[in-house]
Amino acid sequence: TGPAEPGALKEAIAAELAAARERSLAYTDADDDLLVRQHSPLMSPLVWDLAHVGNYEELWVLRAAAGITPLRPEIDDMYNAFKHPRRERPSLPLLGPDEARRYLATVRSRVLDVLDRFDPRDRRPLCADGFVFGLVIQHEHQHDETMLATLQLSGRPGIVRDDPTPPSRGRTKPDEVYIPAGVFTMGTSAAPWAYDNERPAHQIYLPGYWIDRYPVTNGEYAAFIADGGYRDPRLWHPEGWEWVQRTGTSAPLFWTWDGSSWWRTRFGRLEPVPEDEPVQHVCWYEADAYARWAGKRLPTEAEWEKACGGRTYPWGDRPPTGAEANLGHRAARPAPVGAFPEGASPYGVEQLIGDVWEWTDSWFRPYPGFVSFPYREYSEVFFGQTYRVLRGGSWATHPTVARTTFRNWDFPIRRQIFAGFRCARSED
Ligand code: AVJ
Ligand code: FE
Repeated sequence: TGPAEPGALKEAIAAELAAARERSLAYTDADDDLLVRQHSPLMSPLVWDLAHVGNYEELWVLRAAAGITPLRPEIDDMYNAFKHPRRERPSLPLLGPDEARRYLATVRSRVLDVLDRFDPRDRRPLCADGFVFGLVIQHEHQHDETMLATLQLSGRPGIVRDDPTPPSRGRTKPDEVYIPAGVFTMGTSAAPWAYDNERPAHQIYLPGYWIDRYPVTNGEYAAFIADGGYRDPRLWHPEGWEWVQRTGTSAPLFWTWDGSSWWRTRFGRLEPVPEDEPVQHVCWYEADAYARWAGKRLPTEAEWEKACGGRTYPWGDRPPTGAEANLGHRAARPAPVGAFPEGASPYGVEQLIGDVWEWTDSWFRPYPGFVSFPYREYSEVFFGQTYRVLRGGSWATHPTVARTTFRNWDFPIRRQIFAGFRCARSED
């Protein structure tokens, strides 16, 4: 969410640009082989994400907002995500790692010149409240999270930080929270850096419902597996059951059973699966089947957002300090449930923001009154019954992206993202 004070705006933007870049460079501070190789057909080579981030910054800040002549128009096509699906990207004549880093630095130095001359009172839609800078900052952080997913798939230790998470303060409160019937405001018309798909704010009536206080944990998910969850077609969406049979899936991605307990690989290291951490690396179908097994269902995104209580973050409008949520890749894992009572929403729902993206029951669709801005390919082309919405951000999501109105989306079979879920149920 962008800062509001005009005087402080440029300084805040400069700091956010620098932080995002430091992060991208840290994730790609590796040997060329790790960067140019495709670790999974689902993902780009890391060096594609890196140069794509620079190209996006050139397109939006330098060309669209500042009207500067293209620096490298001949590479636009290669870094256009719509021209080349991820599986094709390794066969393109991509910039090499050093060339990509030089291109990023050249673009960035011009962007800082543009920022220097930027008038915070400029009300053109692309410039108001520094929107275009917010666009590229959030874009870079989203690709940084994608790069972490690629590093996890690579099986090589390639992350720069894996700080300990705070411990659980216990699970003493009831596991479900009742949200009374009524109208709430969904989305935003005010957050200056909100994406088009979060707009406009609109009123939604929801009947009373129950929502889990915490995300579903590894221990709970293991009980579903032990109870034969992956073998019972009655628990699965028909397409989910087809997916289980076709893929032979019987546990979250990166889990292995040693005959007596569950282990996982996390950034190249094998470790026991911690019982009280939110489960991650499950797809929408797995989340949906678990919820049915538990006698519940996934929340809609409206139910998820209402449970946040209507502010920028569940705990209020103050940016996170580290005490409220596990965000921004300090830890390289979710924190145990009960670790963030300070981050609870006014209803008492915890860990809505951070730890794991949460699958919802909702398709990615426009809100009433949606207007595409600044380009159709950010949101509009993905609307329909193809992608499921995820909410809340993961441990890898930067605070600038992790607001209660932010919407993420992916195919229902995707498991490489840092996604888990919580359950809900209608009032009896
Ligand atoms: C919102 C995470 C689904 O990574 O595909 C990055 C964000 N859009 N570049 C994605 C995005 C353009 C997008 N997600
Ligand atoms: Fe992108």
